[in-house]
Amino acid sequence: MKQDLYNKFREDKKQGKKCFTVLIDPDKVNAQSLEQLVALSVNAKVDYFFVGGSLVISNNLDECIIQIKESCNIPVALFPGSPSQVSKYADALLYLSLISGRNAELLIGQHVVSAPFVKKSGLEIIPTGYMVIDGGAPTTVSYISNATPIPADKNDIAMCTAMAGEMLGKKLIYMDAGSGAKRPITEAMIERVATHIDSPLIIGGGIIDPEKAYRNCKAGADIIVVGNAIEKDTSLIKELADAVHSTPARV
Ligand code: 1GP
Repeated sequence: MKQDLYNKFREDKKQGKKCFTVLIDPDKVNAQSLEQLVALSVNAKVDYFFVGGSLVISNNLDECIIQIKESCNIPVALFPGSPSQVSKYADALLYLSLISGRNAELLIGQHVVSAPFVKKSGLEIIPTGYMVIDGGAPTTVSYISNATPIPADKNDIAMCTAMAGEMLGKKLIYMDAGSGAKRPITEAMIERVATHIDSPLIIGGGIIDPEKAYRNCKAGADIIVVGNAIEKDTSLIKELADAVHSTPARV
């Protein structure tokens, strides 16, 4: 059954519940590894799966999502790197607009081209302001997007970008240092952004340990996304989920 994800994000934020998301790149899993990943995620009480990647080379997006949906109730949102990454089997689509860049194609161009087909998918479409933050090394997302990331220490630029995105109607703000970033987004930047927006704030890129996930949540992140580190060591799923869920609600 499809789940209403945006309302779930809002409700969790209202109650101060921090959520943990496992990012699955369909290129990096097969049926067997996915089965194990899902079992570990259910056991760890993972809140969401995001599925997608900057490049999806293989053609198994549908199969990957069908397998997840058949084996658990964890909601699945598409995190597409390109308009071709749409699958009607997911619960929702993070409809990303790269608001930190000045590449018109990724702000609106690709959306125009794919609009009829995205609408026809019947997915819950969640307008998402996507912000790439410099993670200390060129990542796939920064290369593919051909857009300069926000410098890691320019907290005010990040804050103003997120505020503008929200006022333009983006319902989620996703700040990403890029998959495998050397330096994840600083808590100072997360805090600056979080205190100036009402929308749920998603943070990802280069998070490799539970302590950092916890500190990000304390700084104001609502949803923590980890992909790369889990691909290397699946035992991190439980540690990361526990750290995120142990964050006290902000007063
Ligand atoms: C990348 O935010 C995600 O778009 C997750 O990054 O793979 O480094 O965890 P990692």
